[in-house]
Parts: sequence; structure tokens; C-alpha cells
Amino acid sequence: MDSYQHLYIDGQWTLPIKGGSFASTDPSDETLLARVPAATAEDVDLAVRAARRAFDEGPWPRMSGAERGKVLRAIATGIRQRLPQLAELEVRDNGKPLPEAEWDLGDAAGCFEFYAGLAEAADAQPRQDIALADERFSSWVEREPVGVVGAIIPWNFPLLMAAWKVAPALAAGCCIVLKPSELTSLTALELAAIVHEAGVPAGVFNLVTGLGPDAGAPLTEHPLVDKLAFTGSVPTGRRVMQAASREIKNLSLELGGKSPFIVFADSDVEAAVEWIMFGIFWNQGQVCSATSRVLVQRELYPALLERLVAETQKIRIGNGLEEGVLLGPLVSRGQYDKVLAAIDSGRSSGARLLHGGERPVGLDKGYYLTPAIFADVPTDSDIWREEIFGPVVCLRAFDDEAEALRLANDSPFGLAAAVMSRDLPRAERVAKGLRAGIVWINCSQPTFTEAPWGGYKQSGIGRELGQWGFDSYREVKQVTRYDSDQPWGWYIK
Ligand code: TXE
Repeated sequence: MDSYQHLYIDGQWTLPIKGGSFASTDPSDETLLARVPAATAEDVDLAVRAARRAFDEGPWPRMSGAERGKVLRAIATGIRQRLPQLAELEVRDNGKPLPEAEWDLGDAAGCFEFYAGLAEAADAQPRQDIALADERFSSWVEREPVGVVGAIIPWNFPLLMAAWKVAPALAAGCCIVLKPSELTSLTALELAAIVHEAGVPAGVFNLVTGLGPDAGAPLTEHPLVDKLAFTGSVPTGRRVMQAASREIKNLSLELGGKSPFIVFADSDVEAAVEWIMFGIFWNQGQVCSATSRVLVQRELYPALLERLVAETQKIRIGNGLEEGVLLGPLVSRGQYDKVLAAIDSGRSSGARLLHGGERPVGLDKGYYLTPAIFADVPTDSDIWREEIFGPVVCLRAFDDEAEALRLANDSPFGLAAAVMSRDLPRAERVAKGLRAGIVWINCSQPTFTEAPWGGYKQSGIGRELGQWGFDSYREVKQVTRYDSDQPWGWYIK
């Protein structure tokens, strides 16, 4: 068992004031993996005050982008140097297959490098002139860091979700308090060590590990926090939004999804099946953009179902550290029970369970599940409408484009969607009609640091990644100068 005892506050490793800790479990065998320090409101207060001081008085927001970029690149190097150890730790904490953990960590390092580049580029564009119709004035826009950021992240991509928030926030000149999920805190603790070694000044980055109500809620309620950046469930997102409303904090939310994938009959069935399987089974289906609702044009539906079942049967399930494993355990007992309950409700919904939904033979310990395929899923069933966040795919047939779009858009969520067809004008027309923040054509899931990420409707507010993610940590300041010698003329005529 590993033991982590310290939070990282104001550039120092600090024991939690109340001395508490909590357990982190290895989902592959349900054994104790590590004890993790439990921050409470008192620690969160120290962390936020440190970030506030660093922002108001410290060098970080006043440095050039090039100087900040250099530090961000050192963080990326630190991640790359420790990648094998970090990837193994991520697998032991989260359960995902090792190659996927390696992707995540490479992407996390890439995210720090990308935002280092944007910080450096921002030096060349310190202000943007505005052409006013009234020529007596000059006007321009300056971008400034939002201030102190409270970032709360989930457990499905532990270090990558940290990078998505920490990298753009630091690049913009913000100071941050990060609270990882209590289910997967370990790589965030390692990140704090990397940040420290990279030379981030004290107070600029702070890490408080802890439970949602004990450490997350006080962070959202703290009056000295300027912005909340949250990724997680809709109910918790609602609480975060409520807390933000008291001081009208700047807010970005990345919540769940129930992402549709429309497959037209002219698609290659093999390619369609591979994207569906990747879309819903990678990371055990614990992905906000997972391809959880698949709409297949009726002519292709029987052949696609047959092939999907045949290919799914071949998936190797097991400990994510074993070679060739494609599906590891779900992250926790709570998530396992939630997914099993959803499968039970699917069984009684009128849908046909074609495959899976059970504990695999021979894997008696750990949160393992055979991937589940439901066909003919009623559109008013819970499994069609609610996020399951597990390896459970729901399919149904459609007849024409209009019906496909109507069914796809009939959801309270709007994070991602996908469409597959050889007829590219049709695919692009459908992409336009889909009410989602991310639309994939002839693929599903590939995610790029350069491109915007975020949802419509109840999937969230704001965009992460790319220039959009950078700007979400920057205020827009209008500066307008009166250049005329003439009196303004309100009372001096
Ligand atoms: O989420 P929570 P959970 C969805 C998915 C999953 C469900 C539940 O459907 O099955 O949410 O997962 C912190 N104030 N997603 O329970 O509670 C918590 O400590 C402030 C989709 O893990 O939203 C953790 O750090 N913070 C999602 C973070 O919120 C609080 C990814 C997320 O936990 C808090 C994860 C509070 N009162 C789950 N309570 C996605 N969009 O990718 C908890 N937290």
C-alpha cells in the first residue's frame, strides 16, 4: 500500500489540519491501494488564500507569456519523464488498460506544451484594437487572467482532466486550487510534485485531495475564488452552479452526455462496428462523450447487430496491466452498482439484451463487467435517456434522415454526436442539424487539444481546450481613450 500524507498548499507539502485520510481502492481486486489525505474546509481556506496572495501580489500573473510557457514546458517534461510510473499508477487507481493510460499521459503532457505555446504567442498580441465608429476615441481590448480558479475534476481521466484545467489556467496567469476525485487522487498528487520541481512559484498551484462535500463544496463556496471550473455529474454541477451564483463567480461546467451515433445504410459495416465499440467500450464506457445511443438505418441494422455482437465477444476483459486487455474493471463499487442497476432496468424496459451485462466468468473480485449490447431500446426508457457511464450500448433502427435527427436530438444532453455515411454532403448536413458541441463524421471519440470541447443543453457551459479553453481563463478588458481636444459637451458648450 502506498501512503500519501500531504496536501500541496502554498508551495509546501502540508498535513491536513484535521489529520484525516481516506482509502483509495484498486478496482481490479478491491484491495486498499493507498491512503490519501482528506482536506476539509480549513485546508481549502488555506489553499485559496495562498492562491489569492499569489495572484494579487506574486510574480505569476505579471510574468510574460514566454516565462510562464517555460515553466509549463518543464511540467510537460516532468510528466513525460515519469510516464511509465504515472501510467501504471493511473491503471491501479482507475482500472483502465495500460495503453489507454499511456495515451492519457502523453495527451496531458501535450496539453501543457500546447498552452505553453498559446502563452508565448499571447506576448505578441498584448492588445487588440477596436475600430470605433466615433473617431474621437481609440479603443482596444486587453486580455487578463480571471484570477483564482477552483477546479474540481472527475475520476475517468484523472491526470488528463487535471491537465485540461491546470494548463490553460496557468498559461493565462491564473492561480489555481485543484480538487481531484476522491476515487483517483494519486496521479494528481504526483502532478503536484512535478509542478513543484518545474519551478511554479508558491501559491500558484495548490492541491487539496478530499471528499466532495468536505473539500469540493468549500472550494465552490469560497468568496476569494473568482472562477469555478468543474467536470462531473449533472447533480453536482447544479450544486456548483448554485454556489457560484452567490458571488456571481465565473463558471465553466462539463457535465454528462448521452451521445448519439447515426449510421446510414451506405456505411461500411466493419468500420461502423469498430467506431461503435471504441466509442462505448474504451475506458470501460466511462467517458462523457461515449457513443451510448446508436441509431442504425433499418437496411443495415440486422447485419450491424450481428457483427457488433460477434466482435464484442472477442474483447479481452481483465486487469488493465495485463497485455491485450481491452476492458478493465469499472472505477469503483458505486459506479459498478450504478451500471448494474441500469442494466437491470434495461432488461425490464422491453429492450433486447443481445450480449453481456454480467460479471465475467473467472473474475470473482474486482468491478468487472461483460460489455452489454441492448437492441430495439424504447426511446422513453431510462437506459436510452440517462447517462449510464459504463460499457453499455443502446441501439435502435431508423428509416430516414429526418427521423434519425429527431431521435438523436431528443435528449436533455448535447455534448457529442457522430454520423457515418459515404455520402459526405448528407453527413455534413446531418452534422449541422445535430444539437451538440462536438460532432464526429465517420469516426467517434478522437479528441484534440487544439479543438474546442464542451456541450449544449445540460451537458454544460463554456468550452475547454484550444484557444477557447485559454480564453475561458482570461477576462476581456475594454480600454477606451478620448483623443479629441474638444470638450465632451455634456455641460460645457
Ligand atoms: O460524480 P460527481 P461521481 C457522471 C457519471 C457518473 C456520475 C457520478 O454519470 O456515473 O456522474 O459520478 C466532486 N461540491 N460523471 O459521483 O459527484 C467529487 O469529489 C463540490 C460524468 O463521481 O459529479 C469529484 O471530484 N464538488 C463526468 C467531482 O465532484 C463535489 C465524469 C465529480 O464527482 C461535490 C464523472 C460537491 N457537493 C462522472 N460533490 C463527465 N462529465 O465526464 C462531489 N464533488
